[in-house]
Amino acid sequence: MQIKTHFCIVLFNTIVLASHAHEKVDVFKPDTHSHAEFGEAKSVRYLLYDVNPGEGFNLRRDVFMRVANLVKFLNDDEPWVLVLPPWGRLYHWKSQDLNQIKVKWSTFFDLASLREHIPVIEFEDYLTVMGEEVVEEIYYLQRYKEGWTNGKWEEKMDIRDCIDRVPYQKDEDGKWRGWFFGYENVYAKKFACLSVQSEAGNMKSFLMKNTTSRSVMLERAEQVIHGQYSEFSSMSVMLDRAEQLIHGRSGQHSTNYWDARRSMVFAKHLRDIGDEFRREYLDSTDENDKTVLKSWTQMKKNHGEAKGGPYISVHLRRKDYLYAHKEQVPSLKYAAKQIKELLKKNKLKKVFIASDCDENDFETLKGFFKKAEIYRYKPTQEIREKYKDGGVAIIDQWIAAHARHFVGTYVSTFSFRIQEEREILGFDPETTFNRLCSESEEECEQPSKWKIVY
Ligand code: GFB
Repeated sequence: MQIKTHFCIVLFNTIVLASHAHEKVDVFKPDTHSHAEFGEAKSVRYLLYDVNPGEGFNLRRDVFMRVANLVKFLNDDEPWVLVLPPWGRLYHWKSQDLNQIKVKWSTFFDLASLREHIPVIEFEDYLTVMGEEVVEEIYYLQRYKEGWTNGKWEEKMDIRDCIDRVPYQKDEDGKWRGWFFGYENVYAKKFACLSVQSEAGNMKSFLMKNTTSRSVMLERAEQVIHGQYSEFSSMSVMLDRAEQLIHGRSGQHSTNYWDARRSMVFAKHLRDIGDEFRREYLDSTDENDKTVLKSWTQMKKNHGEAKGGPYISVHLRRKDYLYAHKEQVPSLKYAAKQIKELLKKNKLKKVFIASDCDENDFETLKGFFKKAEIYRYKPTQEIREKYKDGGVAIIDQWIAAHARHFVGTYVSTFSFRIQEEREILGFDPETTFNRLCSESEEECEQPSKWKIVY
């Protein structure tokens, strides 16, 4: 889809960002009757964002979708480009021998596919365009100190004093210094904390009316959530919102969500590695498995059209999950028992394990099987260096997504993204929305079926 060319006037009643705190800002109210007046060409503006440093790769992917849809919405009225935040310093990327900062999005994703949804550029290209290592304004998104008033969700945003210690400081030249993805010379001209309780799309009015800067960065962008809840009762809206803030899982019942999600096609070099592994070890090819990929804008598969390769795939999350979710994460022995049952039920012999476990655990798991063939993808040093921990994780996700039957780990966003990939490929949801249970669970609730919407 092509973003419209925009010609409109800059005659906003601009409410300039005041330096004092507690300023009420304009929350977007959709008005279907308003029409932009058209005049001279408007110059492109850039939206940057970053996420709480503690968040993992796959929650970050969810935050991208929220911000991407904000940019899409902005482009209905003004030309905005999303600046892709370089990857780096992720808590889970433990390989010390790899230089894992300033990693470009093109390492992991296909930029041409992203651009079929919204205009995006890499951060380094943004710096070149600006001609200076600068971000004009940063808004540090934060909660409301007083929480949800009357236990009710209301859309609101206000410039407020910062609640937490913020990772930006003003230097003696009045420039705001901070992490900026590891680019040491970058600075911001303005900085403010913004308390928000808002869907991402509702930041549109703020960005159009409360600032005229050429570039604006939303820091802690996970604070804004997916939209499109009108069909739900206020209680389920509240639960949905709480769920999103914690797990980044929700909003999946909207076309907007799925358009943004479908545009997040993995980079071809990673898909190729995964496909080769499938062919070589798992007897799996797209033609046989009915998983041939087309441009995402052309792809519309019915549930059950994809058959999948002749293997079971398992996302077996370990590490921090062994204590963060110890009640729901199985022992290796109990995981093996469940996998054996699935093999029997599906009359299959091969298993693909995607896991953050170490080699010892993998060998232990394998030891529980006598007849089945258990595989794991092991990257060469060259691939590790080129594509880092993130790339290896994507290869695992890609192989796992193509199996005849998938089973994941309780509330893992890594598993959720595999499930979505399978929805895109056209699998029967019964083969997708499954998770391993732990031996201590009396009732093992299976994941909700978040089906694709076109
Ligand atoms: O992706 P992620 O946010 O999923 O974080 P969760 C897990 C990270 O661990 C991935 C590695 O990005 C990978 O680097 N990892 C996990 C894996 N599973 C695999 C796998 O099968 N293969 C490979 N190669 N790597 C959330 C965290 O994790 O869990 C939150 O994001 C928090 O910060 C929460 O800790 C409890 O949703 O599983």
